[in-house]
Amino acid sequence: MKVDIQFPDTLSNRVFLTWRPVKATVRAIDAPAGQPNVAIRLEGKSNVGGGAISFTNRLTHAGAPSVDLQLSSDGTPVDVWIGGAFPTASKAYGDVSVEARQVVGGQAVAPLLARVPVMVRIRKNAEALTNTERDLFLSAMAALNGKGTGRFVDFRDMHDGDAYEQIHGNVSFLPWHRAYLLDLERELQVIEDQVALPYWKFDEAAPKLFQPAFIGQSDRSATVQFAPTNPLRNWVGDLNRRGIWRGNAVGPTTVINVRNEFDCMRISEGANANFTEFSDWKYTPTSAPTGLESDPHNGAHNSLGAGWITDPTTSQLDPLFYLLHNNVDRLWAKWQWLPSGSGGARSDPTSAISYFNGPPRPNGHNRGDTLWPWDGIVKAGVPTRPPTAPGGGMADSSMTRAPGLKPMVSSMIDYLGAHGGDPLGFAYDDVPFEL
Ligand SMILES: [Cu+2]
Repeated sequence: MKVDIQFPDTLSNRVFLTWRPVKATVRAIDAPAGQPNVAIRLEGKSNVGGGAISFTNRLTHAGAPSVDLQLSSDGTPVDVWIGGAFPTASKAYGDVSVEARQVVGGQAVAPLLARVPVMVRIRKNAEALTNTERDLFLSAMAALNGKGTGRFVDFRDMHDGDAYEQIHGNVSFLPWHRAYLLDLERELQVIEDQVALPYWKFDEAAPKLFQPAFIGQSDRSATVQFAPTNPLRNWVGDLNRRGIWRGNAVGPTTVINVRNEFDCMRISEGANANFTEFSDWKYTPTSAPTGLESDPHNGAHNSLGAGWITDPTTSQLDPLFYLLHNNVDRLWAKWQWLPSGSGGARSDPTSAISYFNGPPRPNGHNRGDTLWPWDGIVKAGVPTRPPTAPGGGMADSSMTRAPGLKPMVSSMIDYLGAHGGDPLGFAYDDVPFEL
């Protein structure tokens, strides 16, 4: 007898998990005749230092290291939920596997009936990456860039001056950038499927990140220097200027002057906490800039002192930008999880507090609006949209159907799929899935 385990995987035979369990199906193949059911146990088997997984019979954050199932001898599939076990992420593909064995007298017995290597693929602090993880990320970024002529051109064009009103200084700032990072991450995963976008935790020093072997170190002329082995040495942000223009104000020991994570969580807290106050300064009752976009987001951009990254129309040319924004997104994710879990109102796409809840905003900023440029809507059709829509639809994932080719603002809110929707297929190393 064998056991067949199928994940909701549509593009490849490789299985990537986050903290949010996905529904797999399990069935017996060639079960012994004469008995209606076979008892089996699914268990996670981790290599030393590898990821950890958990199992349940229904969607919950409270999974266990193993689950016992009764499989019908006729091969009828049984559902099981399998996810990464927070906070133990993988470092490489296959460092954790799903194993199936028959259960006899309460014990799992030989032989192995199925073994499926998987990866708990999680967005991590750049400081926590192994050198191998770091180098896979850098080579995927360099390949996407293609010395200035790769698919990166679309990402460059999506985040520019024409798009300013759609993406900055307005309520869709966080959802738009979440979609943008997800699209980029999925393109990186087409190149190297073990990659998850790392983040620059900018309220702490980042001694490993600001090195020639990682994101580079700027010299006195604000040109970024890379180690000879760093794939980013061939980066072309803008075809008029090779290399990377970035001020040298942040080095390996620098702690920049931005609102720290603890205080970010307090921007909008308590019974009256709401997304608008947390994210954005324009619609708060106070007149002073108070939201996340202002501080730490703007402060982190400006902390470099000079270069592309200090200007919102060119910041996307610098690979550091994506790690900076990933931390902004993580702060939103963490705020959504606090104080009562991802199942709380802050991550419910329909709740009054999870997004702006006032009078209609320009097209592209309302909950039910589709996001530019993935929706292809341009100025010719809607006056408040940009003149072009570079890049086409949202990239697919092999592990989830969400958010589809044309995501809405609201598609970005419940990224872990805690409110009935599909997850977006990413998670952070310090933000659990919780119902
Ligand atoms: Cu931006």
